[in-house]
Amino acid sequence: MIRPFLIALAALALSGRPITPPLRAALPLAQLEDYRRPAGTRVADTLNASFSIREVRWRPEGASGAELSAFAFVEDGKLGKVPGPLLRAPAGTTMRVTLHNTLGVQLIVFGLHDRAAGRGMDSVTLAPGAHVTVAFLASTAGTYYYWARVRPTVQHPTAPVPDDWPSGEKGEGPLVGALVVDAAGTVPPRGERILLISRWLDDDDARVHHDPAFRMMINGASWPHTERLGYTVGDTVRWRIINANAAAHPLHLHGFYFTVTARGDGQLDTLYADGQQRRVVTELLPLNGTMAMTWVPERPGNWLFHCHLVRHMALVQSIAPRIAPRGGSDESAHTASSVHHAEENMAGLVMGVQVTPRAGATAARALALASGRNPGAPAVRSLRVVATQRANVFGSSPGHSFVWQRGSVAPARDSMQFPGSTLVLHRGEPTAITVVNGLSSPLAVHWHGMEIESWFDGVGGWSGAGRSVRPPIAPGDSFVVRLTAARAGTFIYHTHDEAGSELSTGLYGALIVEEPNAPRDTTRDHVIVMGILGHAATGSLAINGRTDGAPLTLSPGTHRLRFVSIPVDEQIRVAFLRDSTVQRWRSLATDGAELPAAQQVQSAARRTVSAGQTFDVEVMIPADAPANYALRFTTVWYPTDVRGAQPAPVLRVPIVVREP
Ligand SMILES: [Cu+2]
Repeated sequence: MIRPFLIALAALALSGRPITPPLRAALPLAQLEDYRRPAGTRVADTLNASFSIREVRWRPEGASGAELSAFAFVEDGKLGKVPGPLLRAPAGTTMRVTLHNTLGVQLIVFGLHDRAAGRGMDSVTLAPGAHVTVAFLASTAGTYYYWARVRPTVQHPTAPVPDDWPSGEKGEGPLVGALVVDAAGTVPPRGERILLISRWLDDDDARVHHDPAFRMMINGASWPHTERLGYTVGDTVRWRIINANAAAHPLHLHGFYFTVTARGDGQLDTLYADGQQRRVVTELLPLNGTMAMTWVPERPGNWLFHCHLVRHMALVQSIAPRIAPRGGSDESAHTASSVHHAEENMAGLVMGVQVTPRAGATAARALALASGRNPGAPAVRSLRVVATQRANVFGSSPGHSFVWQRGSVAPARDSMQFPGSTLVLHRGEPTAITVVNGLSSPLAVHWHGMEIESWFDGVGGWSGAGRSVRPPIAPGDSFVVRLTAARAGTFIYHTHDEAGSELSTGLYGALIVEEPNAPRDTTRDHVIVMGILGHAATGSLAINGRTDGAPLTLSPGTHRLRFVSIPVDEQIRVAFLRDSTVQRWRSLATDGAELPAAQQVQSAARRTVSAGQTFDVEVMIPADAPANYALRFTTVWYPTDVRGAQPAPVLRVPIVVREP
């Protein structure tokens, strides 16, 4: 029930053996960089900064946590920090950066150059001991970064850490810093935060020389030691995200939509005009990508912003052994029903966001709703969903599913259906969903994309407010989730137990919100759930629970297709074809939110998504002549080494055209 590499890691963890060689005590201890203050001093239109590249040690898992060592940019006269210092100034500033290579090897520094359109990348080579001053005009507003490498022969046009790089990364993942250019004549928006994702690998240590051994970090830290960001209801939250890392991350915000206002690749940053901005709950940030995002917390409580790849947020990301064995031989021992569930079961790319109510007459009620003391409006509709488990469904491993109980008879505790039942709610209708945990392990269910109270958000040991947090649902127990869907659209519900095996063995389903008194015409409106069935590392893409490309029947005319993407660690390239030619479709909605009219446009019918994304499109099947229509799903495995050099699997779902 647990993937081989997890077993290996767990064995390593339980042995208590440190995964890193002892560090030289002489290395200076660096702190975590929170990117609140820029480096250097500004004199007129020039920013002067002076950095040394040094080897440091730092603690991504808190002051008493494990130490890692890496090379880092350290601002002269300041404490060392990981990642490197922030270079920030308004457009039109000349950045004048003096670099000192204190390492005994040659260095190449990238990214310290202007980003004016059409300008290429520059690099500067530093011999051991060299001092070099780089001066460049920062002409173009945007979110960028700079980095350095010690292996001069390796080609890496944009990637700080290429995925196909077999070695040479040791200590270099954190050798990166943020570079932000504000619009000319402006100052940084108050409270804006910069989150830089980097990774670390000791490739001299055979035990961790495997992709899952990469340790992913945000501003140098790993959950639960990432910074807790605090806001008040109604604040405008502004984040810049820098993915200085050779893996793509579907970044998901719980409870609220966010607006993507800019996207870049480290070289070119594109600020979206109002009409191009997208409201999403998950943004797939490509490797080396950057984005600017803004959102407004509307409900108090504890929320998460995290990478939705299980591999980047599960215990495999922890650096030091974290969990004392609780007895028992399976991994359920690691998921004890406790308020520490979230801290113990996640690691890596997870940020905690804590929202307090705005002072005033409604504050007490808002807090009571967030912490479960006030369950909210009385339900006018009740659903019952049973999480089921059956032995030996995937080889010797159990399968899991969510079964919507219709009528008074509970489904058998071992009934299986893939994917889980599509739940249908009605916009604006207060609803109670009783979740029955028929599993042998604790269960937390996340209502992905729903604008819900924190208490019901489904992160065991985290959802709630203040000291009132929800533990996961114990085996055999049940929990009543109260929610009122704010909008009609396409959403997801799935296990938030972070081991990964429950998700890939069936604990996911679509959640459709209909307009009140306007049931969908299911001959014209279709849900297409894309998930994994089997073990995460060996499972296959299943479309509506089928791995064999079972056909979809459509009548001539227009149809709404609701794609629900809930794989484990994969990306899925979706295309709508006639023969092998990509057709066109019209985009209608993303992550459950209807697109503004200006974005409901025809485009080539293909899209790449990862875990935790939905999109609705309209396709047209002409009545003219028989034709070979199909949906094509290409699975992009991550990491590639798990599947070796296998080509990306393609699943073709034929569309049978039939008159109604
Ligand atoms: Cu990720």
